[in-house]
Amino acid sequence: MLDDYLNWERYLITSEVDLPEEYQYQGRLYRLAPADRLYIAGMGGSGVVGDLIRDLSFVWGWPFEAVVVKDYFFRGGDGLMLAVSYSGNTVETITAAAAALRRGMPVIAITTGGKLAEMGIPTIKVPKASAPRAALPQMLTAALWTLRKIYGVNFDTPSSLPYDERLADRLVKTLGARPTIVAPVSMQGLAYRVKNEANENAKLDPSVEVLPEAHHNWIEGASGPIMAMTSPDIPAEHRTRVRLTVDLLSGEVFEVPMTVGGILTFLKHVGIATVKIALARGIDPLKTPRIDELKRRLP
Ligand code: G6Q
Repeated sequence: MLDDYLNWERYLITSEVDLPEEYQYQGRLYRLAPADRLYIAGMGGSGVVGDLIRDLSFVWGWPFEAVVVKDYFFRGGDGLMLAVSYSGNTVETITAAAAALRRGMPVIAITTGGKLAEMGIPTIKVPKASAPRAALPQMLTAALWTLRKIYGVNFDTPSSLPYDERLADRLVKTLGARPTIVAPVSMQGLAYRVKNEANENAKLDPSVEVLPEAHHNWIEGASGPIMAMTSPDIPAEHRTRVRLTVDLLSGEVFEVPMTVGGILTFLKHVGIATVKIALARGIDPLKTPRIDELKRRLP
């Protein structure tokens, strides 16, 4: 797993994806045209693709509203859906994609295979990794190239994600203390990914608080260590909120460029740090027995 994170750049998709302009599904015609609302369905390590696209679209003003779907139930209308599932077998994602198709909404799948790849809708197959969460570079860049093709959005295409041992060490210390991760709305997907990596790799339970809302409640109860996230690319209002939090309560501040390269470079370090924490605790970072058992117990 450590190898996957260390070699993340190998999995970046660096050229256009192949997609039709329209397709037939169960006798109905679906057109892949820009829509005002982009739904991104997916859970866990695949669902983070939607969270990060929402952050990126907010920061860079992309021409759609990104709506993250993390449930079986999909009641939205008018839009386009990306259904992201590493295995292609996640029941919530498949059910939401089927519901969107029934509503006449075009769906594009991003997966390594499974049932999603067999639905007969446009599918971008990405290379496998040791775990879904370790396949973020290929799933995220596949989704971004899809958006470039349909909406013409611009994004940076990093070719390297340089490793900095000191940043990894800082993250080991900070995340090992089970902090509250504090981030503004423009970085909330990134903050949730950091939490999820601490959950799944290190088997720790940090929490996330999102600003400005957390300044209206959480701030009064806050007591533990704080990991604050900010960026030169977010609105000044959001930067101020993060700064004021740390002025009042103190905390470790991490500054992350909200570019594709900046986000993936930071998350590579988070992956490595959470693997290191797991190993130091004598825990296997790769195994997720409770997630597996839950999936087994589902009807
Ligand atoms: C990540 C985990 C888990 C997984 C979800 C959804 O590494 O295994 O969060 O991503 O359970 O599964 P798919 O990614 O296969 O849809």
